[in-house]
Amino acid sequence: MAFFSKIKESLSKTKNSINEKLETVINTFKSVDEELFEELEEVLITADLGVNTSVEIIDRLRDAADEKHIVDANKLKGELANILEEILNEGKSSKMQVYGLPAVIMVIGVNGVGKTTSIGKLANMYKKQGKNVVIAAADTFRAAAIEQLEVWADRADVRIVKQQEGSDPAAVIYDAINSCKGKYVDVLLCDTAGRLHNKKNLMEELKKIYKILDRELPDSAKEVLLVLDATTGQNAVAQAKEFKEAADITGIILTKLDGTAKGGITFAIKNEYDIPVKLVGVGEGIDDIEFFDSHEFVSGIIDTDEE
Ligand SMILES: Nc1nc2c(ncn2[C@@H]2O[C@H](COP(=O)(O)OP(=O)(O)O)[C@@H](O)[C@H]2O)c(=O)[nH]1
Ligand SMILES: [Mg+2]
Repeated sequence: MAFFSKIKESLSKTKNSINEKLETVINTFKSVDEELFEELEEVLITADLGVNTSVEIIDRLRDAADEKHIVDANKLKGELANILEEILNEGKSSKMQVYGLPAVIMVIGVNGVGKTTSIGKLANMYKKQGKNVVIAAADTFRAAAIEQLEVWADRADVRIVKQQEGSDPAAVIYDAINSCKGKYVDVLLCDTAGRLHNKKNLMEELKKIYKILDRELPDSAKEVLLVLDATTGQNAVAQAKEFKEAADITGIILTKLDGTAKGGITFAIKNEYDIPVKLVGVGEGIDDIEFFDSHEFVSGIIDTDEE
């Protein structure tokens, strides 16, 4: 498969939900008027962009149409694509910060969203780039979680630091950091348990982990990535809000994009909470992870004349 095509392919369901509807609306109206803008807003809302974000996007589209004296409805699609890209490019950057010896990448999120799988994929990706990678098994909640991560570490051929089930997650991370000292480890990947149902507990546990990371690795980049399952749509948006209140999140890994038409939540989360998607999961395989790119993402959803 060609480079870049995986993300486009995984967006095909989302594209069906947005692009086709936009075309239908635009072809029915032909000329640019208020009723058309209202219909377009409806398309965005039904495509999971959220009410606030959809209203804002259509406001901007109205302004752009005014400013550029657009009278042909067909021209609106290109304008809309520009605005969608603008939304993704505003505020916090989607670029991963990976520097230091080692750089730290930690995943958090509720059960089943794809944290462990994403760690496995990232381990493989950085290893393939020639980096020295270590995984910390800080989801100590169940023995099966540690075993699952071991399978991924084997597949990616990287070292894993673990303790037994039930041990303190912060202690596992402390151990892992120590095991990296003097060994030129480039990336330390930390898996964690998904326990949002006790927000206070989660917050305290994360604080403890942050404290250790800051103290032991003051010069390292630290990515705290919230993993969200795109198939859960508005539920994922709600998780973004809750986790943002509880923890310092630096970005999102949006998983299971391949199985859903709900990729539109990316815009809602960016626009309402300024949390950038940094990586997307596009399948269950070890290579099925991609860095987020706003232009690629939008052009995977909307067909414009440029292509
Ligand atoms: N289709 C698809 N499935 C995924 C993706 N990421 C994870 N999964 C699946 O989601 C399920 C839960 O993943 P897991 O990593 O155990 O979630 P965790 O509980 O957050 O650690 C597994 O069956 C994975 O194969 C993805 O990008 N696409
Ligand atoms: Mg897990």
